[in-house]
Amino acid sequence: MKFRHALAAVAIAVSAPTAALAQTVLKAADVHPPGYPTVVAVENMGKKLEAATNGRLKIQMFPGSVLGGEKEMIEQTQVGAIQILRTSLGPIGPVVPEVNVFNMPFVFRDPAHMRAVVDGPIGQELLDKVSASPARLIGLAWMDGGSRSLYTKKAVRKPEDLKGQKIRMMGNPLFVDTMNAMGGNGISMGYGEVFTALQTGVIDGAENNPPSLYTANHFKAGARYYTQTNHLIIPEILVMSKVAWDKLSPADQALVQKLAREAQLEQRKLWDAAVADYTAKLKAEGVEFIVIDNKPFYDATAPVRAKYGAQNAELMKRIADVK
Ligand code: GTR
Repeated sequence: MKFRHALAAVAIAVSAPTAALAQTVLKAADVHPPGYPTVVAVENMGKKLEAATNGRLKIQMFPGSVLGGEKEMIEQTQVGAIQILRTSLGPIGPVVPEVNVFNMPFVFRDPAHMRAVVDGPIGQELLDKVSASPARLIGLAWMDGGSRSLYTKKAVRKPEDLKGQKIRMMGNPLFVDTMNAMGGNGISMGYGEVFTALQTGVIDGAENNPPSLYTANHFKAGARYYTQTNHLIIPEILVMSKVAWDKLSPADQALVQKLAREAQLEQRKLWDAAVADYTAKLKAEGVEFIVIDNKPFYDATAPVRAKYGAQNAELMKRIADVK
């Protein structure tokens, strides 16, 4: 009897570390709250990964900026502390300058044009540029962030109305230049600081898509006017830390890549529903949607496209040629 117990104990001692070693939990992060399209798509990707590997590979999602702001999370992903990150491409620009071609104002005609570009060879080329750069990030897939418009405390209809207004932009000098060209004063700031900055008057407005405006509650901090400038159509990107990627077998890398592409398509469906849903919710909360002709904003930002597009003229032409 005693002998059998001893044997069982040995068996446990041997199998426990093996089992622990065999399971890899990939930490995924997002600034958005649970239920947001990007968060749900990555969680579902995790469920498929777990099923396909019999639990050997798992994704654990950390939503709502619990692991830091986007800039900090990018840094953590670069060093391997976060393994999978869904981020706007905006703050990736300072780390991988080649992606800035997608971050330029009015580079895409509309969200459908952006989708056609990221789904085609140009989208793959940019993911490859991220992976090949010294940033230690692997570009897995694109997600949809719709189009970004201005939200302010005072109504804006034309570039002159932005005079003297401090508008929060994402952390990338390209965006500060964009806002300055649009007529306002661009202030670079993390997403998590926008609510308080609006409340305390540090800024007069910001810009984003309807799902972000609603879920981050910025309309409750005084930004009641939503002017349809549609000046930035920035794709979101799903990246993996190269540290984590290099530890995967080629077969697992291919599986992660395949599931990331599926997440790209799933997120898109969730996104379309979220835009409709949150637009209705914002209107119900009394946010005024101001429809304008955005040509004056397009014209005003021509110098920004000239400055940042100069080294990418051919690529910009190829983007424009995508139907
Ligand atoms: C959202 C985007 C986030 C974050 C945020 C911001 O639209 O999904 O990744 O970049 O904008 O403005 O900081």
